[in-house]
Amino acid sequence: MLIVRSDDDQDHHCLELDSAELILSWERPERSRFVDIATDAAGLGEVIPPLPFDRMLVETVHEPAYVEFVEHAFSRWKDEGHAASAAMGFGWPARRMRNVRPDSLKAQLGYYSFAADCSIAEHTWKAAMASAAAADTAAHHLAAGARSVFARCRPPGHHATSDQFGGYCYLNNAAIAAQRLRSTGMNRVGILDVDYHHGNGTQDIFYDRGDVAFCSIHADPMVEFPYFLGHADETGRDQGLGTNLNLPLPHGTGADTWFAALKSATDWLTGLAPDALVVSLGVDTFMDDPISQFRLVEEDFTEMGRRIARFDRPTLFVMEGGYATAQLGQNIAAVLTGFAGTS
Ligand code: Q9C
Ligand code: ZN
Repeated sequence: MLIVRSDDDQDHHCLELDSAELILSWERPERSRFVDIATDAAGLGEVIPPLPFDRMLVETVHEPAYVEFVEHAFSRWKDEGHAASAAMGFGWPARRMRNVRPDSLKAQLGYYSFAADCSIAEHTWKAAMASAAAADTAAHHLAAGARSVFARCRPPGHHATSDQFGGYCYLNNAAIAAQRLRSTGMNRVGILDVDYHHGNGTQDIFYDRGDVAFCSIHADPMVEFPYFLGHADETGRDQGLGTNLNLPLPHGTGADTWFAALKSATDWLTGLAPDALVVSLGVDTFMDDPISQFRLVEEDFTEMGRRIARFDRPTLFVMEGGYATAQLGQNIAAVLTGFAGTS
């Protein structure tokens, strides 16, 4: 299995508003190091850096004005002379307000985000672009004939919509990869999102399209972030009607229930006959994850990899969440070795 990764994420970390306190986010730089150590130890295959990249590759799924905003938000913040070392939204266009783009930077931070759980600072853009580039490069190699590729992305991407950041995500790496696969001539791409949280950004980007099918297994948004998307009755719109499947599960979900949902997901995807599979690989479904409430254990992650391999399509794993930092590497490696048949 080819692995694509970059160290350009290492200077980026998020501040997060949590119960009226500003904390250092669980989405930390050392996540990458733990994953790299574990995947190296597993001997999965060659490790390569992302290909050179520019903003054109992210404008395939993001609005140019949004991309421009994320790139320049921090230098504008600095120019305005604020004391805080990072910029974050705090007011949003809520019910009965208008979605008119405001002029001021503080207002635009709300306009271009949907949650106060991630900030934009000096190194955010560099990290987000390197992460997107890893996913895009992985897609390039999958299209060229690789059976499987792992893009070790950080920051994660599946919460980012075409024009909003949130949930530690700025650029939607899985969507960028799926779009790249489409542009190389694949007729339909399937996305399987196994992160604990619903992939609201990915769903939204492809909601009215039939060429990219999106399926997510996640904690019920009635009780879990991102709260306002991810219900079972969201099935797609227009050309995309019938190509969106949400499988929300309750807090406390363990292996039996989770793997039954995976069976429903892969049966549904089989019916849509995708040419390739993009897996949004979050392992925050882990029993000891500090911010999540599912109960999968390391052996379950190995089994997850085996079952995904049985789906038997060219497969691109894009890393998403997983916050039990010390066990994150083993859990990611377990999925990948299960898939590769080496455990
Ligand atoms: N302090 C991913 O797993 N939690 N994102 C906010 C408020 C947000 C998770 C809690 C969780 C986002 C990629
Ligand atoms: Zn998550």
